Amino acid sequence: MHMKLPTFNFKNIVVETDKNIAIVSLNRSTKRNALNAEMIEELISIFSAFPRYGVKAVVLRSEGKHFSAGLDLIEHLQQERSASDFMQVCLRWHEAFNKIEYSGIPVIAALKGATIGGGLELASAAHIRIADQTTYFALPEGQRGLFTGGGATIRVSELIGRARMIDMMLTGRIYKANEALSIGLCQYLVENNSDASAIEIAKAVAEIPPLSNFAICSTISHTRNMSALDASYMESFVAGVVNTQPEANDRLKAFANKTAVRVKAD
Ligand code: 1HE
Repeated sequence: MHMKLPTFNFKNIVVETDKNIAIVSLNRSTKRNALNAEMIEELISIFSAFPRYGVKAVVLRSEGKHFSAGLDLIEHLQQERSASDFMQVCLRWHEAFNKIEYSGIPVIAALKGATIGGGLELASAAHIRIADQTTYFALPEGQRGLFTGGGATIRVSELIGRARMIDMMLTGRIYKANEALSIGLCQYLVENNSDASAIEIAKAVAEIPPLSNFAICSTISHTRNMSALDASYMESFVAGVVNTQPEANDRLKAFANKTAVRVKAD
């Protein structure tokens, strides 16, 4: 299935395509890409659409100097939300971020500047995170009298462990790029431009058979809540389907014919 994406009338994000790759840009840089309710709805719409239009990989990036300053604090203040109002807000955030994580399509996040609060929650729903030298991470929820509501308790604690996450929330500790890389908040740290690296990686992963990408970018997430026994069963089931696909046979024949690249460190 290869289709042109329809035109969307988004106000807070911009969507471009480069062959079979989609580039989603948060486009609220005057507000440091703070996530308002409308932007969350736009993310749900676009990430719901991608599988239907044959998109093979997605780059998630931002305009301006900061990836995202998290929850739109001004909107939250002005709306005077009740507890149940905000629970509904959180459900929409979860909808958006689950669409990203469980889409079956690789999502590569290009990070820079502030990647904080809900911005880190969004980034942690992607499958690969690339930081540049300006990127820094924080969970200032505690300082603001708030709590994470976009899945950080699950995804950020998985990335860095509960102790580090609790410390970030209690103390407002900021992790700059180098240290962030070493504790697992990002997988890559590049010198200059995380966008260029994200596009390069997206193009490479777009060459992987879609069924393999579907398995990699959904099965590993789905098995997190299963017992080891059930997760192993699920893994064997998915591998049975993926590892017998025609695209795998072609690649294995190329290996047997000595035309496929070898996996060498140097
Ligand atoms: C915002 C937001 C925002 C900026 N909501 N409007 N997140 C935070 O606690 C981070 C709050 N933001 C900041 O600490 C700083 O803005 C930054 C370090 C990201 C950038 O600083 P700077 O000096 O470049 O910009 P600024 O002057 O602070 O902000 C520029 C504008 O962006 C200004 O609007 P303006 O109309 O006065 O020009 C700011 O109000 C606006 N802005 N950040 C709304 N977050 C599901 S629960 C998740 C809970 C959380 O995410 S808690 C973390 C919240």
